[in-house]
Amino acid sequence: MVDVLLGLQWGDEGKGKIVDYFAGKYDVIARFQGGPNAGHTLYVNGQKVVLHTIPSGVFHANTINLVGNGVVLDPVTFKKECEKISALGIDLKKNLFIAEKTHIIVPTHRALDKASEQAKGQDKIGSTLKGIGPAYMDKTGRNGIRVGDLLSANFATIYEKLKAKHQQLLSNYGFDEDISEWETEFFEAVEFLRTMNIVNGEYFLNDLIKQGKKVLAEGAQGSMLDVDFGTYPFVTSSNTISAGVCTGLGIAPQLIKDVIGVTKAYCTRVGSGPFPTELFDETGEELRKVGHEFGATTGRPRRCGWIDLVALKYTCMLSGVTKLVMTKSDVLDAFSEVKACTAYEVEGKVTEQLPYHICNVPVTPVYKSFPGWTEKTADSGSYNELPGEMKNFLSFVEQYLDAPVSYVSNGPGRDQILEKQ
Ligand code: 2SA
Ligand code: MG
Repeated sequence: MVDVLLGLQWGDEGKGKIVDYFAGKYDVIARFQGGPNAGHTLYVNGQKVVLHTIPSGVFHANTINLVGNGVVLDPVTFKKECEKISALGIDLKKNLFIAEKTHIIVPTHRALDKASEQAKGQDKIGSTLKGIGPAYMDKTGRNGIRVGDLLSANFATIYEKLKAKHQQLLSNYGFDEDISEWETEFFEAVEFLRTMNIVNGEYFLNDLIKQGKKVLAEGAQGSMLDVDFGTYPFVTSSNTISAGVCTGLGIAPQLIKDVIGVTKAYCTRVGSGPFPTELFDETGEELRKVGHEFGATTGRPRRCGWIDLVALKYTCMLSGVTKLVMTKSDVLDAFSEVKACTAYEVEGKVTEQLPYHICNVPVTPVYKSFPGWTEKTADSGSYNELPGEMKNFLSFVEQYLDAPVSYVSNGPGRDQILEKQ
């Protein structure tokens, strides 16, 4: 049995904390897409830890963590992350496994990401510059290097061949930065990666499932950044919706049971691209300040706005969401009025569907307004204790999305999560 947990917006919904909270209920936590562009923030014994490639179950002693084939792994970031986690007393040799079909990010992928963004100028995607796009391009273009290749005797030849191809592309871009330092780091990290548990991910996972183990597939980024259904081209390069779980781990669709969708009580986005409910006023500024909305990987300030139920209904449909988790609801405590977007006005017409031309035509949100609760909810010990106004807001969201808000997260701590009974 496999449950899926994914972000329903543009990333940064607080997935890391929620996976960490649920981790005790599962035997295996598996990442199925994305790579070091992800930043999953957890608080372990009061200490802040940001995970990029490693699944968020790693702080639970008995949980197996798998980096699935759908991920793109940068050996350099991975090594740094492992060192940080090991310093906290975690034995990664015991509970971390990497699928041999996982593609790796090489230094020239990072250079290509940078060169491509520079060439786009004003139209840049706002990528995290971690080499994600170029690495997935090599995967689908059938030029990529996989973790299993690191174990082969001719790895150096495979690497040089790909590098030569990239250098050609980089010279077309007129990119001439020296990357030799990145390469030294890379080869040290490759040595480290070779010593980790490299497995055939699909057999490994299916065997565990046959033994009755419970698996949680942990999504990265968000559904609106999905390469097929997101706000293309302002998306990431992987399938972030539940369909990505099957190809990213090698499991059959009928094994998937619950799809847990995580949404903030408002909405944020980093990088470029459409964001219909973005606020450019004091309210937006207040959301960023109160919600500490800065990128966990790049530190970039996040764009902020009200919750967008049109986009959420779309992403719930795409992934078949069965349960919702609403995070950072306590951030709204500061507001006397709370809004939710219930429709878009596009070219004079009101619609509840995502328009194809969302990147090219202005979209005006239609809002429903709710009275705020203006009381501190971070200390609420149960769902029932939440203020009536907040419960009204939650029940409207449930009805609109046709899925229950089963959990409300009212602060960053492991204990600050309230289950609806
Ligand atoms: P990329 O690097 O090629 O995947 O970038 C393409 C777009 O996807 C967005 N993207 C993200 N959006 C939100 N959170 C992400 N992770 C980090 C975090 C981001 C950070 O958790 O905070 O620290 O800035 C993430 N990763 C990719 C990206 O902004 C582009 O719009
Ligand atoms: Mg994040």
